[in-house]
Amino acid sequence: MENLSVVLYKRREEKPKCDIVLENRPIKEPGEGEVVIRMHSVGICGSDVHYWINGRIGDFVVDDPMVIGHEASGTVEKCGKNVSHLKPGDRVAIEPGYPLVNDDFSKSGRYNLSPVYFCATPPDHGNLQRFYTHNADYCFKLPDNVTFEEGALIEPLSVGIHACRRAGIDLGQKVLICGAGPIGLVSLIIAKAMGAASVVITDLFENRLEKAKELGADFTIQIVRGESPQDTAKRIEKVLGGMPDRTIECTGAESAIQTGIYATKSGGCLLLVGMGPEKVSVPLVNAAVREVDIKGVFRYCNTWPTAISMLASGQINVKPLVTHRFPIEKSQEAFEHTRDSKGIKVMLKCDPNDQNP
Ligand code: NAD
Ligand code: 572
Ligand code: ZN
Repeated sequence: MENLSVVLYKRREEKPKCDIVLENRPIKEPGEGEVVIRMHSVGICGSDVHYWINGRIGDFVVDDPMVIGHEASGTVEKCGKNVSHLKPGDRVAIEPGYPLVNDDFSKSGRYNLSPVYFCATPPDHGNLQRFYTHNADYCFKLPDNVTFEEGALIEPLSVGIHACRRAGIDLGQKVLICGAGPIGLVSLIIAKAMGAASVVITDLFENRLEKAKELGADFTIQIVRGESPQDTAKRIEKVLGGMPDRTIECTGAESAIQTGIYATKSGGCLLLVGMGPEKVSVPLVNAAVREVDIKGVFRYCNTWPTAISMLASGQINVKPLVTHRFPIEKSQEAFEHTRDSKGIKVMLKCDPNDQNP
C-alpha cells in the first residue's frame, strides 16, 4: 500500500538546513500494543518549521531523515496484539509523546518528565504521512461530534491545559497572556474556560490580536518595540483594572518575560511556556521580593481525556484556529505559509478520499 510521507532531509547549504521531501515509506507493522492509523489531519507547529529552517532545536539535530508532524488525528486501520480499547474504524487523536521507562515521574503521572518517544523530535519520526504506527495507549477515541481537525488541535490545546493547570487558573482571576500565536490563543481559550474573569493578551501584530478577540480575549495590547517592560506592565494594569494574578508567557522573548515579571501581582504566578534563548536577563529579585512564583512548562501530561470532554460538550471552540488547509502533497507550500506567519494554524490533509475538517 502507498504510504506518502513528508520527510526532512539534512542538506549542506545554509538556510533552510533541511529539504522537505515527499516519499513513499514502508508502513510499520503494528507490534504488541500498537495500532496502524490512517492519518487524516496533521497541524503544522512552529517547531516543525524550526527543524526545516534550522535543522535543529538546541541539542536536537536532524542528522538522519525524519518524518515531520506531531499534531495529528486519524482512523485505526489495524491493531497489533493485546489492544483492547481500540478497533479498526475508530477515529482517534494521537498523543505524540509517551514514556519509555516506568520511572518515578512516569509512576506519579508526570510522564512528560520521563525519557519519552516524541513524534518529530530527533531521532523520533513524526506522523505526517498516509499511515503511521503508534502506541495504542496514547491514541484516544474521538466522539462522533468531534472533528478530525479538533482531534489534531488537542496537541497544542494540551500545552494550554497544562500551563493553565500549573498556573492554578481560578474563578474571577485577572490573567495576562504574552503572545497571540497558536499557543497563546489556546492558553486564552483554556484560561477563560477555567474561570478567568478577564484576560488580556499581547502581541506585536494586529492580525493576531484580532484573532484573540474573536476567541474571547477581554482586552488586547499591541506591543510597541522599544517600550520599557515597566511601561508595558503599567498599560496592562490599566486595562485590567489591577495587576494580573497569573501570567502565561507564550513568546520566549526576553522583553516579554521581563514584562511578565513586572506585570504579575505580588503573590501571583508567571508560567514560562515560550522557549527563546537558553539564557535571558530577567528582574529576578523583583519577582523574589514580591513572591511572584516562576514556573516552567514542558509539554503536557494527562490532557487528552480532558480536551476531548471539553470539545465534545461544546465547552470550548477551537475551530477558528484553523485558517488554512492543504493536501499532504502540497506540504512545502503549507510549511511556507506557517513560516511566513500567514494565518494561525495550517492543517495538512493526509487522506486523498477525505479532505473534510
Ligand atoms: P508563534 O511564534 O506562532 O507565536 C508567538 C507570538 O508571540 C507571535 O504572534 C509573535 O508576534 C508574538 N511575540 C513575539 N515577541 C513578542 C513580544 N515581545 N511581546 C508580545 N508578543 C510577542 O509560536 P507558538 O506556536 O504560539 O508558540 C509559542 C512559544 O511556545 C514558542 O516559543 C514555542 O517554542 C513554545 N512552546 C513551548 C512548549 C513547551 O512545552 N514549553 C510547547 C509548545 C510551544
Ligand atoms: O507540541 C510540542 C511542542 N513543544 C515545543 C515546541 C513546539 N511544540 N517545545 C519547545 C522546544 N522544546 S525542547 O525541549 N525540544 C526541542 C525537545 O527545546 C520542547 C517543547
Ligand atoms: Zn508543537
